[in-house]
Amino acid sequence: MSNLLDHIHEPADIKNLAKAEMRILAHEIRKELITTISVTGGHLGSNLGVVELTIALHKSFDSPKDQIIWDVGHQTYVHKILTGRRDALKTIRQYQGLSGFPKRSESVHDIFDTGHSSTSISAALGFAAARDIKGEDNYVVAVIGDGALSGGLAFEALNNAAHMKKNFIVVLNDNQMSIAKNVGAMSLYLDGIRTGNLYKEAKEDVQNVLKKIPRVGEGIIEVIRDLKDGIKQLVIPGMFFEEMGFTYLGPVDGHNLKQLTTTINQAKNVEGPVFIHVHTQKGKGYAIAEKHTECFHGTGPFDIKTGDQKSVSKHISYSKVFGDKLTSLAATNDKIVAITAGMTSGTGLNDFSVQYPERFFDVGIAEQHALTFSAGLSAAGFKPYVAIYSSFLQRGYDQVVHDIATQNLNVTICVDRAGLVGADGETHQGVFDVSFLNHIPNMTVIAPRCTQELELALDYSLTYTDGPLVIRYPRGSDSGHKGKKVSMLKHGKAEVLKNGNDIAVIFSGSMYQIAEKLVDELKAASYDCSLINIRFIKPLDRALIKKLAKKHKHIIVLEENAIIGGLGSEILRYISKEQLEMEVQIYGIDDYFVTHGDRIKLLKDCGLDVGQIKKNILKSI
Ligand SMILES: Cc1ncc(C[n+]2csc(CCOP(=O)(O)OP(=O)(O)O)c2C)c(N)n1
Repeated sequence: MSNLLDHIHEPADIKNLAKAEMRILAHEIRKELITTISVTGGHLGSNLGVVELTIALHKSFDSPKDQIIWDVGHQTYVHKILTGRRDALKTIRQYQGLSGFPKRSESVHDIFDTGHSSTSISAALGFAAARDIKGEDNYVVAVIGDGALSGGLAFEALNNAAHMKKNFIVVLNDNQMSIAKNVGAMSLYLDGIRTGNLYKEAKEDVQNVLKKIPRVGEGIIEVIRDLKDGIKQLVIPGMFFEEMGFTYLGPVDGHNLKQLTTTINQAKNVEGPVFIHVHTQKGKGYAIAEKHTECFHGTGPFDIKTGDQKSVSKHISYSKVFGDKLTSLAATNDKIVAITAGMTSGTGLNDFSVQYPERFFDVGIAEQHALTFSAGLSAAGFKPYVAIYSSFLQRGYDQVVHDIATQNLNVTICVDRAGLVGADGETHQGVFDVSFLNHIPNMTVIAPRCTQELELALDYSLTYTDGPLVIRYPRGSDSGHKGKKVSMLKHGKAEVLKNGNDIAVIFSGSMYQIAEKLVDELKAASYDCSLINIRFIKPLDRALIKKLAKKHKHIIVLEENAIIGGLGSEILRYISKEQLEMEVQIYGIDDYFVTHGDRIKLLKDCGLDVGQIKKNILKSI
């Protein structure tokens, strides 16, 4: 039997599908998602949840003339299937394959690039304003999850949208989940809205009955209208959004195509901003993903029958080491508090959250708030550890500067996923944090070279009371440095792993293995190298650099961060200031955004593999 999906190559192909066919299409898409993602890995749960919603959006709107803007964008696989990228789905998140997020460079149907949360309403409002200036008449739609709605940017946009009164539609995909269970008052409020149409129907019934009473009818309606404002405080669903200035429609069953298309078509006829509240189930249609929502938010390749992940690393991850160590430190120090912005398990804080619930805070997808909240905790005498992925920390730059560093508060910022992260691509590569943290006064920045050193850095952080401290560490594990001796950290002191004469190889954190191998290979080419683990990117071990200058003509710096503003440029600045006679070569991330794909391939693309570095060095010295 021919597959319906085989005939869908663009959104126009679903316009004339009958209801029964749309249901079949939804079923086929689910099957395709499960089969494909079981091999590629990816954001399965979120995509299974939006199958009907995506079909309904493409049936009701005319993409790309009508502009659909997805929040975070991890739930756009169905959108990709319906917009001509079905065959390429098997390459998703792989090097040179489809991106796991919307990409304008990939399709005209991808209206706005995303990856970080809570941007869709702002962007959509921008598109709506542009449309009106240009005098065009298309629809603009933002699709945002309840998790993403917990981000401050989304609230800023709602606030502004209600003020601007532009015609545009916000679709809330409410599955009650962020990556884990969603948190916060808005989430509770949304949970409370269950009987959406009752108020509307009741109101219309009363009006119809009263209109039929001769003479008094219209006057009473006025009274009722006044009363409504009072009553609706109690009973109207979506009152918050109505009060903000949106027309609230819903809640709608997000797996009922008829309800979805009817409501979307209703929304198209409303003047001003509209808010459609859609209830969906994460993982819908695959029982294991419905049950284990968190595991299947983002998954590696898995066995469809059992749900078991196919490639689980034997080595313990940096995140887990961080979480375990902090949990053990908290046992003897009741001032330790842990903060995450919606990433409890990702940052390794699950156990901490269970063992010390009163000292654990998941603030929602709200990195800026997480940082200033931590500043408050510190100013009030606690020892906060705020764990944030490097790329998401970009959001909190001013909070780090203004709320933490200027007051020299003892907040430890644990920067997870520092360096190339792989499959998530441009928006998630953690390659800017050194550049945007290093220049902040009062800041100390440590990059441990292995998980043991991460533990030592955390020990060190406990004794450190002289202002903000950053510990940056990469995604994944260090593939087994257990057993190698790691010495205690001393403030601002690098670790000399090998003394040589010709070339000094200085590396930070995750470049350890590459640096070690490079030194071996250069030795084979008759160069006697020193190997330096910088440990403290800030303050820089200047005395050591000065000492190295006496013996070495060349310094090679290896770092998994943007070259501009990174460790190498700071070393170069010092060498230039002191007029030391050394030639410096810096190997890091050049001035471009690094795509998605396997980390090893990406490192190679960036010229950060031993072969290329060695060749370059031998050619140039
Ligand atoms: C600024 C930022 N912080 C954290 C994340 C990590 N993240 C990706 S998806 C997600 C949960 C989003 O939840 P929701 O919007 O409800 O979408 P769902 O997956 O439930 O459909 C989080 C926290 C991110 N992408 N951006």
